[in-house]
Amino acid sequence: MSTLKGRLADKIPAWREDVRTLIKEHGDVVIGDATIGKALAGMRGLKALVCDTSYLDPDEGIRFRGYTIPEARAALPKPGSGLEAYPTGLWFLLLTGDLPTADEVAELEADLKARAVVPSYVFGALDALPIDTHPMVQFSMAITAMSNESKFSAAYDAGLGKGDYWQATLEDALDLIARLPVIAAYIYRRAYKGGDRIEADQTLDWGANFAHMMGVDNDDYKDLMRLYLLIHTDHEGGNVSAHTSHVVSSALSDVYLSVSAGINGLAGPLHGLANQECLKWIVTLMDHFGGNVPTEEQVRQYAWDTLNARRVIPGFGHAVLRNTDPRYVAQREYSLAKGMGSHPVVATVHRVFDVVPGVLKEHGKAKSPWPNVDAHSGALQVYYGVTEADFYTVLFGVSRAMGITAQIVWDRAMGLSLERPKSVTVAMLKAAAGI
Ligand code: HAX
Repeated sequence: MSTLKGRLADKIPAWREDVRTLIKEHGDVVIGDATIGKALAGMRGLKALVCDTSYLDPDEGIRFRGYTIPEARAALPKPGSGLEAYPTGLWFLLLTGDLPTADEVAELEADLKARAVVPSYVFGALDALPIDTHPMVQFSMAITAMSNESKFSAAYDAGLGKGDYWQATLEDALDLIARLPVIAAYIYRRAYKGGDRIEADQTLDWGANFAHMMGVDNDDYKDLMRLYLLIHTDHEGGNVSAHTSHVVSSALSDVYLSVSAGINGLAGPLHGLANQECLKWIVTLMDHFGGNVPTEEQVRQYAWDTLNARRVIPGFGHAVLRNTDPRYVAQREYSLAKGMGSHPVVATVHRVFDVVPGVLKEHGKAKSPWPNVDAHSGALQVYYGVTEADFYTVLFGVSRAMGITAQIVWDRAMGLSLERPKSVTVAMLKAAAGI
């Protein structure tokens, strides 16, 4: 048994006992409040989900199993001094709650390498799609197609008992995470680089190999890729992608079906696709003013034009966060430390950060005027020559799949029920309101 699986096997009985006791002995304790406003406005702030992999504080931002982003970057094993931590180390942390040692990450990396074999029919299915099919559609379809490989579904059909669901689910999760960079790089090469595939380099770690297979063989980009894949993993349970996957998984749909469902949610412009939209907004802003870094006044004018056209400014605002997203801060600090600030696109993103929060405050609608993760990520890709904005959400998806699968393994280990909340009618709301 691998260290990862063994660690989970050791911990799950106690976690299960906690959950059983909570349901049996304290199931009536009230933790949240459902109101008419919440029911009609996206259940914002409604406490009705449980997620142990990470927690999002509105002011502080995300903590992965208790670690902030700077803490996780500092504490997780790294491929070398001065380099970013292995994203797979963060996945180990999300799954188990334990910081892995360097040896434990090496073992997980080796396991993923051995599993990174994508069935040939997946490439065949991708090749059958029109070349201009959006990369997120390709990505989702490829993941769905691999449901054919699900060890969970095969074991379930063979009579797997509920107590063992998590083990087969973990197997699917490991297979999926191993294969995602291969699939994503295939989509990238096919869509933008004439289709010639680059084989994995067995000497590279999971994150760096993704950069290599995309064809960006630059050590700095590989390091950025590690950072990118680490910060996008998990954002507690209620975000659209994680929540969607959780709901689908609660019907015991396998990991492939559950993750692809979440990926379809990530593909929406108010969620993960905002990274694509943001880069496009930045480029259009620059084009609008002659292709240069716009002045503060020009940014202000363009931001107001966007708002007056009743469009959102992509990369700003958040459903939970009420402060600058620490994922944004990590990328901004990275760009400044690496001296990227003079690149016109990076410089424009930094100028937008100086101006747009003030505009949004003046506009007065958005509850948070501050940038989220998507406001910065595209500029760093452009810096390294990855200019194809339509691909950016696939990068996000590769990372988010780690958070989603960690959540699903936990859900299955705890034996959580089918998710089936109750809906009411507008007439019932009116009656409740005394109308
Ligand atoms: N630009 C313009 N208007 C904005 C805005 C923005 N960036 N952010 C919020 N608003 C508006 C909302 O559209 C809403 O308007 P209406 O009353 O007309 O519906 C109003 O301000 C109140 O919204 P809110 O309560 O502050 O925000 P929500 O929780 O409803 O929505 C969103 C959160 C992230 C969807 C929103 O801020 C937004 O659309 N931002 C731009 C898109 C974006 O960056 N999405 C990525 C978010 C992070 C993420 O999931 N990444 O994957």
